[in-house]
Amino acid sequence: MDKPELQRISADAPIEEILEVLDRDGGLIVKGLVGPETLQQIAKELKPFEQPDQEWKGNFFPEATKRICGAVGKSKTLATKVFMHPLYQEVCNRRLTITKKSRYGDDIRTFKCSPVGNASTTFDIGPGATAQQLHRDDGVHHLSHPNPQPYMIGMLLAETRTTPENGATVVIPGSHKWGDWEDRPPMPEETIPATLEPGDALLFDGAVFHGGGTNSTESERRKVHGVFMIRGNLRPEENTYLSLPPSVAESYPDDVLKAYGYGASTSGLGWVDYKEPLAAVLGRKVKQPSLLFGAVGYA
Ligand SMILES: O=C(O)CCC(=O)C(=O)O
Ligand SMILES: [Fe+2]
Repeated sequence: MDKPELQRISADAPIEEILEVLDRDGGLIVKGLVGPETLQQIAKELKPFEQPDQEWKGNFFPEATKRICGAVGKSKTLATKVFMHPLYQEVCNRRLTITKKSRYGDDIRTFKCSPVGNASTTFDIGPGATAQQLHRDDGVHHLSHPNPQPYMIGMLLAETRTTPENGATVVIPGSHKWGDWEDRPPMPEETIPATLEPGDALLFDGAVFHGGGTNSTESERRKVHGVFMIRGNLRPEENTYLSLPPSVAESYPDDVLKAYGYGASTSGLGWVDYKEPLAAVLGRKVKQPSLLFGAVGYA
């Protein structure tokens, strides 16, 4: 049987067409999402945040890969032109919004919960990098699979060309419908590279298996900007990070802070710069390392 392809759809296509393919395949390529001026502006704004080449200590990101975390907070152009791109927002609103009734005494109230930003990271794969482990991004949220509707929708916008040679993201179309970990492993032979021109984007369900590819070139770097949204109920009721901000947290003990939101789960949920928040934000030596990202900050 022929391998399924990743559909390529113009950013001008009707939203229904994009949603239909996303539902069916779990991922698709959007052609021409933004133009070169936008890409240049984002690159300029993110330049001061580029990491030096350094070895990654965890097991999730291969050597020779670099990241800029919290990218929406570092590039206003990424925030306004990519994260808030009408196509991306419409797709997220249509698939992640929750509308639900709740009883309050005799009243039946209908509440609406819009999607919320989950993360934004620039992924830069340098020459010599090996492929990332195939994974589901929503695995970080400890979700079970399959789910009738996505919990997370991600979009990777290409700043550079992405090719099978320079580490284009690889995807297993249809794998968003697979069962949970006991079902079957994702296999490299099943993947399709998301070949992109600058300004194209890979749009995908957080349940689809994918990963950064191998960069077998001598000197090409492959760079994509990732934005991610999740269902809006995957958060605490009170905005605990604002009610107990880092300036106040400085004088609080680790156990309070971990229990009140400044702790990551062992999948990495809650990270800051892919590190334990207490280590990344407050410089504490924390005892619980994230199993996914490595023992960063471990005492
Ligand atoms: O770099 C890429 O192409 C994808 C990275 C990724 O999927 C991740 O880190 O979750
Ligand atoms: Fe991923």
